Amino acid sequence: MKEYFPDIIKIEFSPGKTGHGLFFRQYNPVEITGEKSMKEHLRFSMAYWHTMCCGGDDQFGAPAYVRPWHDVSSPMKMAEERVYAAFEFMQKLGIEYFCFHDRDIAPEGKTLSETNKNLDKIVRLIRKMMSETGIKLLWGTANLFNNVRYIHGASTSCNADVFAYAAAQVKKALEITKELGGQNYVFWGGREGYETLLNTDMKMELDNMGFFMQMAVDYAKEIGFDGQFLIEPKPKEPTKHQYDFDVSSALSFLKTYNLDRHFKFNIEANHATLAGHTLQHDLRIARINGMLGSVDANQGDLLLGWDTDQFPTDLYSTTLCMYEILKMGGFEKGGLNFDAKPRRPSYTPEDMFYAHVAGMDSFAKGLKAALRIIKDGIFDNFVAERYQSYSHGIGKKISDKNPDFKSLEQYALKLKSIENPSGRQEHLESLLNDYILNS
Ligand code: XLS
Ligand code: CA
Ligand code: CA
Repeated sequence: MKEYFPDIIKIEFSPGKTGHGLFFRQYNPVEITGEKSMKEHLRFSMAYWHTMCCGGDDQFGAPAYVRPWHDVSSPMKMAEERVYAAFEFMQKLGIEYFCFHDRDIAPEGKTLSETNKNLDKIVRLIRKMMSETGIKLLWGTANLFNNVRYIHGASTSCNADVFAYAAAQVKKALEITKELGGQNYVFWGGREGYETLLNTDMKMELDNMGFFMQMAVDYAKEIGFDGQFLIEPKPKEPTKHQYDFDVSSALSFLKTYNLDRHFKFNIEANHATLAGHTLQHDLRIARINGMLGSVDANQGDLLLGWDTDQFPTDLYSTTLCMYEILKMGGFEKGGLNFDAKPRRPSYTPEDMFYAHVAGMDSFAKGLKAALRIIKDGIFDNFVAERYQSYSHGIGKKISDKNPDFKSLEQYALKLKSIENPSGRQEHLESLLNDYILNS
């Protein structure tokens, strides 16, 4: 078996060490923080598509990444070599999970049966590597957006043949996810949306998408797949309008089609910001609805209007993300999947490591800060105090859902003055800075 990163040795936590070099400055996998080790809290995962498949091309430029496993003779040979490179890469970083689309791991053949045979062959190899290394599958999914057959969408296509083909593809993707012990199965509907309503039967498309997901739930039950279904919202790109726009709209879709009890969310930072939210906003909506499943850990560039999928280095975002995750009691089946790619000029294999180390250290720092914030209760106490008017008097009655408009009018008529407390936002933001700097 060829070694793909011969110059890189296992990356270690090196406290106090500074300057250049491949080592963890914050992430100590075995350090107990709270009640778990850092690696149990964070459950880092490698995204197969960016890390193993992406060539670093963009709208204006050819592939730029140097990836030795891209240079082999046939697509199947490349798929095999990719598996070896992927497991070597994850082992050297100490990443214990990965995620894939069906088409990332094996190429499409001339027919669907040939494609499925290709998949079976690579899945056997992945399974062997998983049992040798102990690395696990965080989630699997089907790529229902790349092939030109999905030009009008997959389950929302105007073409029933495409709907059927997509169903066959998801059926197979569920089977291999189960076979590899995947802990979750993700639906991201990149082309499930529309370009113009002039040619779109929106009601039919949404009904079909709901039915499609229900069939997936039914089939998972039939084959005994007990992973968690996740829906990953994104507002746009590649379609102009994607139906699962953000957590709120996807939640309303799930409730309309009676699917909410079968699904949680996989929330991607860059998708939340594309929808005009912070990552924390979408995490909070999912959390308060008991539906925060997993996170695609990346960040966007707010000066660019598209999904740049950058490695997460913004400590505010990693801290507030970990805050939401800890507040829900930690990940159960989910994890932090680096759905991110190095920038095009960071084209060397070493950059793949530097990029992951940057993301892992940023989340380790965020975890430490969030744990302290929660332990000290500093924001919790402030929030409780801010809403204390609901714990007594008229506020208590409102909390107990007692009054009506008439009795509230009587109360308001008697009020002599209204005094509001300060929101203290700037003070709270400087406390957050302190926690990040000192954790
Ligand atoms: C694309 C999405 C995609 C999903 C999985 O923007 O992030 O990669 O995570 O299909
Ligand atoms: Ca994603
Ligand atoms: Ca993305």
